[in-house]
Amino acid sequence: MQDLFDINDSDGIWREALGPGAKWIHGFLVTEAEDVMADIARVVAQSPYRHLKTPGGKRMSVAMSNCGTEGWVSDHAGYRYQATDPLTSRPWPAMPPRLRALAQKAADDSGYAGFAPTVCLINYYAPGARMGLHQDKDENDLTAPIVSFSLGLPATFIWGGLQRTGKTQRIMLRHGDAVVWGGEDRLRFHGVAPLKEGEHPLTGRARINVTFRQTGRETAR
Ligand code: MD3
Ligand code: FE
Repeated sequence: MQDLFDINDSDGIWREALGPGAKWIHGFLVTEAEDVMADIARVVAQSPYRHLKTPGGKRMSVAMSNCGTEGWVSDHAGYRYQATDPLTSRPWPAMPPRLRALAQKAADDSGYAGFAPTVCLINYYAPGARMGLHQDKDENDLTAPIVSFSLGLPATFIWGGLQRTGKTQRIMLRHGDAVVWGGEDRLRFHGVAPLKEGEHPLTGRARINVTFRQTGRETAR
């Protein structure tokens, strides 16, 4: 078991390395969480949360939406990024500037300068919702990191190695935490254990996870 280790807390922010390319920034967005939730509310008013189907036809327990120039979708035809929301047949809502800036700040802080996310995927977990072990590899540009923000109820995040069958480790992601996954950790298998029942002052009976992705070589708008 690789030990987690502190990187720097001289500014009162507790950072841990989860691997050579993965940084966990505790409480990164706590002070902006209300504003972030307001941004998310505006996005999902345009493109509501929905339960996508896996290519195999199963309903995902996590409900999802997107903002940005592209969004991640799944249906009978497979997993992909597309510029149009299949539910509304309209472009996804624009990425709110505050969200983009926070994601870039987290990436910068973790040593990934120049992060230009094109996609912001918003995952809504009600109690019982989970995400099975998977890799994120639908992006063309695997040199860019993925930045993730957690809001609301805590969740057990499971992460393994580059093979599905490797040993896994568990950490608790809490309200306001950011994790930046890049470099040799970018293709690690990962998932989320079923969300425990609870109530959070900002999100109610839910956890919201926001991931920022750079899908291609094109520049973000
Ligand atoms: C490790 N979401 O949307 S975020 C996903 O909490 C996803 O909703 C989880 O996995 C969630 O694809 C985990 C943390 C995360 C995001 C991307 C990663 C961890 C990652 C990419 C590579 C390795
Ligand atoms: Fe993932």
